[in-house]
Amino acid sequence: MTDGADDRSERARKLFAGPIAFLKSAPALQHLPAPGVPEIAFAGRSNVGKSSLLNALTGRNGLARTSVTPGRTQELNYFDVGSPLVFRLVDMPGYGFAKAPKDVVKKWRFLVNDYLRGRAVLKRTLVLIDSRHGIKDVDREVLAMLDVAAVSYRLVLTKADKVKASDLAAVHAATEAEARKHPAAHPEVIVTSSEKGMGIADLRTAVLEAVES
Ligand SMILES: Nc1nc2c(ncn2[C@@H]2O[C@H](COP(=O)(O)OP(=O)(O)OP(=O)(O)O)[C@@H](O)[C@H]2O)c(=O)[nH]1
Ligand SMILES: [Mg+2]
Repeated sequence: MTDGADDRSERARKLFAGPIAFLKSAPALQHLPAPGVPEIAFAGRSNVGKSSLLNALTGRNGLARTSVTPGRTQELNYFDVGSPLVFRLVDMPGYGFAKAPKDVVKKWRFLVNDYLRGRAVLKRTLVLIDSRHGIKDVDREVLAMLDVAAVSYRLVLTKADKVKASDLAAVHAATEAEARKHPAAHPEVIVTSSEKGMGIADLRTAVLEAVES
């Protein structure tokens, strides 16, 4: 590792151990905060573990609300990282929840698509993929939209504690192979478990790298 990379992982560790605070919930685009600092968004299917990963990254369990019931997060939830403010994390509502009422699906499409496509301060979107399932067609639709909008994104495997090591290696390889076909995707996939803390330090560094890019 170079000195520069060491320095970044240490700075990322300190930043995520320091002041982090909930800023606001935005139910519609007109409620977004003024675009002053870089933003990093968490996207993915309902129940994939977005809110849990945000909590694991920040080491604060109750920060983002999690739930066993899909569809828990319905707004864009903003979190300020650093004091003075360095960047913002955005926890998004999940997509692809089969039982979601039609109006909820529609709301997601408008809110999230418009946010992802139109937000100049959005530095990177983390697209979370469940390690048990790999990339699904509903994810592919979102990846295609991000490619077209030229939004830089990175795939992150979640719930790695729920699969055997051999299956995890296979889904990791398959997910990376698919990521490499997408122009706006980072070619490397980070494997995480919010439950076990796996991959969390690497993801902190990757977030800071995106913020500083
Ligand atoms: N075993 C295990 N369970 C996890 C992990 N991450 C999340 N979960 C569980 O998965 C469920 C959904 O987690 P959330 O973080 O609420 O998922 P979400 O993607 O924010 O869901 P929505 O807001 O509904 O889109 C909860 O029951 C979590 O406890 C993990 O790394 N390992
Ligand atoms: Mg959530």
